[in-house]
Amino acid sequence: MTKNPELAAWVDAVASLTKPDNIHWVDGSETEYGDLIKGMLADGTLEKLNEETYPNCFLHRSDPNDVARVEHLTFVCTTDSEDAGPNNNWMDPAEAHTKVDELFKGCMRGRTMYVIPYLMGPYGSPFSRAGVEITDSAYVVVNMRIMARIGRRALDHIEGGNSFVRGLHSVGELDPEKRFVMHFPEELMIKSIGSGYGGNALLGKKCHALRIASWQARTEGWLAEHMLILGIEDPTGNKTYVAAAFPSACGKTNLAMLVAPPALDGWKVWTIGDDIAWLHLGEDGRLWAINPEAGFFGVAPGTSLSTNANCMHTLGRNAIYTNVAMTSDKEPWWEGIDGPKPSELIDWQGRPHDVEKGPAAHPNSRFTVAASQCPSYSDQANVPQGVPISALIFGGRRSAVAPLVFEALDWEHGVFTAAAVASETTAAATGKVGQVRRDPMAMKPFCGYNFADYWAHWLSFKERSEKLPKIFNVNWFRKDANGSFMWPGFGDNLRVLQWIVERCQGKADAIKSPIGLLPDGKDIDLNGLDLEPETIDALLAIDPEIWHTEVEDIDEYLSSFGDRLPGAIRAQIDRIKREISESQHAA
Ligand code: TSX
Ligand code: MN
Repeated sequence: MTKNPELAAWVDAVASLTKPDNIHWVDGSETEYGDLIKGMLADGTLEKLNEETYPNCFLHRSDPNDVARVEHLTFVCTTDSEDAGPNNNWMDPAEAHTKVDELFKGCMRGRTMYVIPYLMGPYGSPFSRAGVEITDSAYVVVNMRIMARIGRRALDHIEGGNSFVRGLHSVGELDPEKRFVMHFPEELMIKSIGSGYGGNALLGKKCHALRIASWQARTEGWLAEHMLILGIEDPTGNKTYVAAAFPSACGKTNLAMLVAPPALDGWKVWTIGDDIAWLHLGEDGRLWAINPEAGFFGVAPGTSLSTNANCMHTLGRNAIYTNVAMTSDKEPWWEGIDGPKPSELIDWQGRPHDVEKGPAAHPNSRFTVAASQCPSYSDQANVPQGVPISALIFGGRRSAVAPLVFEALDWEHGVFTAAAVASETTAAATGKVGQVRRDPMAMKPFCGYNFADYWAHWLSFKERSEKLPKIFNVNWFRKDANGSFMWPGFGDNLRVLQWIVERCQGKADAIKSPIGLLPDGKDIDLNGLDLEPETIDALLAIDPEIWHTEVEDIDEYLSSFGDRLPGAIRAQIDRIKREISESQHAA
């Protein structure tokens, strides 16, 4: 129940449309959580895992047709289709409402309708935003309790007169033919039906904190980004905060929880967030970041003590696992986890595992766990003003072309490099391996409006501050002629972060090239690494021939946004083309 008349009226209207048997206002309490879990154990939605080794952990197996986000069924419904842009599917808002409301009609008959007030961002932060998700899925409620701040205090925020995003969700018939994720940014509304999975169903995450928030951020002068946030502590105890955007399958969660290699004594990485950053200009002109989320909804396969020890130490208790495999001891299991593969496994569909039928854990299987359990969780993660960002980092998976690291020449060039982010597909995502996909700012699936307008918004920060972060690009995935990764990656990425920190402090040098500022190989600390000096030089090499082609490709992609492409982006393309051809003639 609520004192807010708009919220009460909306809940009534949704109930008359969906016809639930019961309405449950979610308070977020431990007792309520226990009751929901009990119900889901009874109806088979959850299975209890080994209480000795995985206390308070549960396994959920989703419908096999419902295992990932559905970009082709995700729509941005704005009055003018141009506002959604070529980067989004568009539908007329009235038409979209009619279409999904037909599917919502009576869909909660025989079910409970849960009303979840939630807050994205720390309590007491001026940057936090509220939402209310109405759902008929208890699985969604328990996941939202981990991923967001839900219940009484969120409702207080709304009843205090703050606006809120309305999210209506139903699992519907779990029929891919009757599945839609609709965004109405002009109404601060989301309607999602036909899927119970992660990004389609936990509406606070991708739908609200990225698609709707990016739209709000443009009108209000801030940024909602697909970025991890971390703090880098040097041996003197000084901390530098950075935010970093990567397309999927680049190891964002691993970077967010990086463990320093032994040779880098005294250095340490602190985790603030692994997926989303909300960035605001402070009165001091710096960009300040909060993590709107409270938990991690991460991909399980590949996570191990060697790739992400902090994550493994986060996961062992109070976690919900979705579509992983299970051992005969009822422990969660996935491809890439530590230890030998058990001879007996139950696969993600609940069948005895048979390699002929594919991997034991679904490639997109997940864990949901509270960020506060992470050993590297920063004591700054809940401060209302956020952390001051010194560097913005963009990355991608590129076996060739992109060097290990470079710094953008200035803000405009940095925005251009971010708009030009691309990554090679891995089998996990599409089945097709090694295709280069453009994924500007790693926001291709998440920007709630026209990318051209989004770049213009990014560029507009230049006029508003002289203390903006430096912008860097990284690539952990360059390969040699034999097809082997040249850079060890993982904890050793801290060596690259060190150079970035030193650049921010004005301590490290850089060499100018047409594509940006590069470190001298000697300026990357390779102490304790078995890496030939030639290898670091090769990792930092720029081939004008290859870059000529790359810039042509970037030009073609960016030009597809037509007249709305900002002139400053066009100017960067032209400058780099000119400078590359000059360097080719000089060579
Ligand atoms: O997450 C990764 N990161 C970021 C870590 C902080 N991965 C896994 C990507 C899949 C999600 C990486 N894979 C990284 C990386 O930096 N680098 C690589 C490529 C690689 C893989 C294996 C090795 C080295 C590099 N192994 C050895 O050198 C022994
Ligand atoms: Mn993400």
